[in-house]
Amino acid sequence: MKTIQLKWIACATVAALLGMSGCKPKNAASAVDAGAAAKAYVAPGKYDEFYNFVSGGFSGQMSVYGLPSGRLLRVIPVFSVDPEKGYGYSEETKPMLNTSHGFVPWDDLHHTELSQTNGEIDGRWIFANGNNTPRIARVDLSTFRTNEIIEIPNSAGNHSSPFITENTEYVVAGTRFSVPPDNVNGDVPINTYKKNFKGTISFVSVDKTSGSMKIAFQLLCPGVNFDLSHAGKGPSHDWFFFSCYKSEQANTLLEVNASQKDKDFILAVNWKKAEEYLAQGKAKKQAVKYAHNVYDEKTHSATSTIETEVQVLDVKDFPDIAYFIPCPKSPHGCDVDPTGEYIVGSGKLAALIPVFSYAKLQAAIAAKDFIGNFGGIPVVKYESALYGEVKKPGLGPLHTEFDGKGNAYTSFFVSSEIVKWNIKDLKVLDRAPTFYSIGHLCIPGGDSRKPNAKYVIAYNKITKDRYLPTGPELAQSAQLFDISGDKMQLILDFPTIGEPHYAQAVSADLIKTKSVKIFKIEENANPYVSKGEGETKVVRTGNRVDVNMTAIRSHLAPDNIEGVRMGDEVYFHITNLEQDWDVPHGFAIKGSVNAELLIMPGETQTLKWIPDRVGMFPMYCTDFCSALHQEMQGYVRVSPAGSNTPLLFSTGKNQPKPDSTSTQ
Ligand code: K7E
Ligand code: CUA
Repeated sequence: MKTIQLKWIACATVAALLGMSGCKPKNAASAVDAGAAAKAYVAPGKYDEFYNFVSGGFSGQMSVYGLPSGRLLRVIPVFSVDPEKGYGYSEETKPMLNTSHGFVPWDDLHHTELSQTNGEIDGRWIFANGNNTPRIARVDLSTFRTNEIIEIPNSAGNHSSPFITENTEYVVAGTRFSVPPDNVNGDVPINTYKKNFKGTISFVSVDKTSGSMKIAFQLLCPGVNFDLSHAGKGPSHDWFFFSCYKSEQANTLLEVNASQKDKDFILAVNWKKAEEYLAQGKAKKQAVKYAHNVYDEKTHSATSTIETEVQVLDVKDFPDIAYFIPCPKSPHGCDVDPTGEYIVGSGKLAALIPVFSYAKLQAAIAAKDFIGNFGGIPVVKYESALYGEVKKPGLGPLHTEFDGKGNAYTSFFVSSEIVKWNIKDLKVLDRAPTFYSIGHLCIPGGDSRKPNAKYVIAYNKITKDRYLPTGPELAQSAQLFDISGDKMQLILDFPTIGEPHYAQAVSADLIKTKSVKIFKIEENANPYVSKGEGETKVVRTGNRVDVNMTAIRSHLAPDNIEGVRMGDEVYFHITNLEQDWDVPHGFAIKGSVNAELLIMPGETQTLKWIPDRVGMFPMYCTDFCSALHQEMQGYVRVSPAGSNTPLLFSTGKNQPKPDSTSTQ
């Protein structure tokens, strides 16, 4: 074991020099022993024990897997359009992707965070960050749909997000890129970084009942890169911890210029103190522009509102809000153990893992045990906040999760392994290779007060030979380890959608009973709902044509529409009249420069269509809904602009009368 480990380290060191690409352990194929398959086996028709919510990285979506089977259950569209579900294509969902930049159909989703009550996962919502155009999304776990997206102003690259406090009081957003604030002219030389660029941290409050998000306040900080974060727990409840790198404040060739210093920082933020200053009216109001998008389940529609103000506290003016703790070296992960006493910093280039003590940090702050300040923020002496260091744990530590039994599990990108260590004595207990180059890892409830120490899942960055090759782009890979014993045991590989970063898992019992089965048709408040076929109609208003339609097995009503003209804008508002579980209908029309609609029972969704030519346009249901699904179709006749073809619509009637002259 020892020699293998040394070999990895040698290999990994070379890999590090070559740009930190991963290192492949030799004995990859033989890593799974017999009996592992049985542990991951979930018989056909049986439910999994956990939901695993996995970030999709550059797919912009979140996918839901069952554990331990690794079966893909659903892809939840969050920041990217999804033609499969019509998300971002239907008129009702387009506003969800609105931003101050306009409609943005894509983002880069790195972290998923389940809502908590008293530090335990409560199964209500899951939050996600949009890393590119800074946003936070909230997905409702009764519908598995994105119900709210809030844009973050004064920010760029919303990476240290969307981590939450113990009672979901706040979900945070720390900017990865420092930028000139939105209300000043950003047209400045890039090399004025130190002077003009600022880092903000946003505290977004979450309504206890509705989940509704609001930017409560922003903290203006010196220009650095905020990377990851976690809230305190128990004794450290009032605090939030953010890793930050690039304290060199470099603005070019960061791989060299932002790797100079031996230590960067963890920023400890006392958010309760910030709340006090806010309540005293000490925050400055700043004019900004950001979108706040909300999906209403009664109208089955989203609205987007542009907000125009945030409250900002400049931390250098409030010296007891924030403190820097030195942390070696280019820290990435910043994780707080279930007791709330230990804060683990993971320096990407560090050869050790520092574990900080919340109690010692408080004592150091009280004693003003500072070594100076950075950008006006006091810097606590490293040794004064340090509980201890895990020595020689591996190479390239990134993230840490906890088992609730006093152990931590840290991912190591360069040495490509998970390392289990004891928090109290900081001794390494076990290590398991990952295939290959793990990024994040997840234990169900692993960042809460009550982890479920059954599995740890690795989300890997480099896949190489784990699956059948599929051209130049290979399947991304996750790996499931049983951690119920002293040693980690690899039991399953499963591919993921997009590039997985963080993921969270939760006992299925907390969610499955609350899962909505149908939307009640009588509660549908969409302005274009048809609650029965008798309410269907086609209405012309100038060149706008509204088609209020219904879908039920196995016809559309109306299914014959005439009198649409070139130059018209047609809106198909389709209500799915079914009230049985699992009978969606779809809708598509030939030549439409749009996706399909997928309409759940009781729901109304709208497709906008601008006919591009005179002629006959078939439309049909896209979801195989009954034996007569292929019969679920119709026609729209498009006449030239200015023609006098009467507006007619029908189902089950031949109208107008077939007539040799009616081919006008
Ligand atoms: Cu992938 Cu959380 Cu964006 Cu680490 S980050 S791996
Ligand atoms: Cu409805 Cu197929």
